[in-house]
Amino acid sequence: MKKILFPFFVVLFVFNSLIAYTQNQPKTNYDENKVPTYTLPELLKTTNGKSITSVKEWEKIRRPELLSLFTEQMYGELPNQKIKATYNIVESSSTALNGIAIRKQVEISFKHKGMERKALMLMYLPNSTAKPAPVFLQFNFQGNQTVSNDPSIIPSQHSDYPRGSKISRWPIEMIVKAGYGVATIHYFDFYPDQKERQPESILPFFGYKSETDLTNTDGQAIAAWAWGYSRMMDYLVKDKQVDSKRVIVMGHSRLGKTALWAGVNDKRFAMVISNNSGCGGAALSRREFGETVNRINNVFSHWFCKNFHQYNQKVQELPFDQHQLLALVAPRPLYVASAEEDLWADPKGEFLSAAHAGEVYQLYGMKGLDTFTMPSVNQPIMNRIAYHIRTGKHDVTDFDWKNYILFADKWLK
Ligand code: GTR
Repeated sequence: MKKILFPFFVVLFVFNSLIAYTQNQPKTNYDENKVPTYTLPELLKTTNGKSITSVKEWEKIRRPELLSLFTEQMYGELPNQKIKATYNIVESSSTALNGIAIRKQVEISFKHKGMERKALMLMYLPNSTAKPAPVFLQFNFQGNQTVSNDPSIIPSQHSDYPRGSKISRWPIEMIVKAGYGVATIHYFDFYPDQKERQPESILPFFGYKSETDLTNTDGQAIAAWAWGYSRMMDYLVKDKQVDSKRVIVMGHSRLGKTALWAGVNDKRFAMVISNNSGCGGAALSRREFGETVNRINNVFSHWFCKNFHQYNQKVQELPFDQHQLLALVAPRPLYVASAEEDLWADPKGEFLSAAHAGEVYQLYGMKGLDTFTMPSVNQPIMNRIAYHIRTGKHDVTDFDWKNYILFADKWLK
């Protein structure tokens, strides 16, 4: 009898602990009426209260001030030591995807102080013209082999996901036929996305072998991935078949947060796209709708710098909000996209953030969203800032891609 009862009590214990845990967690708010009243920090006023009235003042005073605040209090410093990189085209074809594309697989090897890390980049470029192609640059979540059924793709080192399993997010033929290339790396190549795997990331290059080596302002995973986006760009600049003046940095979800941070820091990116980036990305933190700063820092303590955790219980005291991050992309074209069912990422918070960022675009004589009324679903607004909320869930769909291509055609053709 004892033997039968023991497993029963274990299950009961685990179940009760789970209930106690969930009950102690603050409830996720999905009710617009329960959004706290908040005041957004001003874009065009410095911490000392000086008004910013020109592009020159924005670029010389306010932009650097905001950039330091986001660096020190949220995303953490990006490693700035130069690391030696070598590029090796390990596979290529000029007749990929039934003859329409050039495929290249480039192994990027980083060496520093006896350490080595490798990243494998997969690229498809249109082969219909001899001209250098503009490129959408985007990390993938589950390994290069998941983005297409192309049997020649070399699987990424940290993934054993099956070929083609994420194909719905990568309409590569459509992109190539529209005249654009795609370049991608599995984001794990720069930091396998688990706290305890920091030693395998690129951070040890810079002296951060474990979490205890990190100061309050040192970047963690998002900084490491953003660093990776810039290192991919270093290669694209060298590739004569790529038009490096027209590289679009793009990311979904946690990688949308990363694409924003990479785009803000590296002005070589000509356009920035945030797909469902949510909390810590495009969404306003002060709304506390869906995912909150408290929750993100508790569940993903290895993403942002340690200082960011100070705000878990006092997000209204953040010295900035995410509309100011978006404004740091100006005057480059910026696309923020939400999904109707993706309440966790707070679509309205993403929209309002993009709308407020328009103030800085106006300083440049450009049109931001030009409205504070959310558009209907599947009705993109496309000025220098673009926004859409599409039907469906947290994902990257053909609808998203079609509009990113239209937006790129509008500003980069
Ligand atoms: C969730 C996280 C989000 C978002 C998402 C993703 O678990 O709470 O902030 O980053 O993961 O990256 O898919």
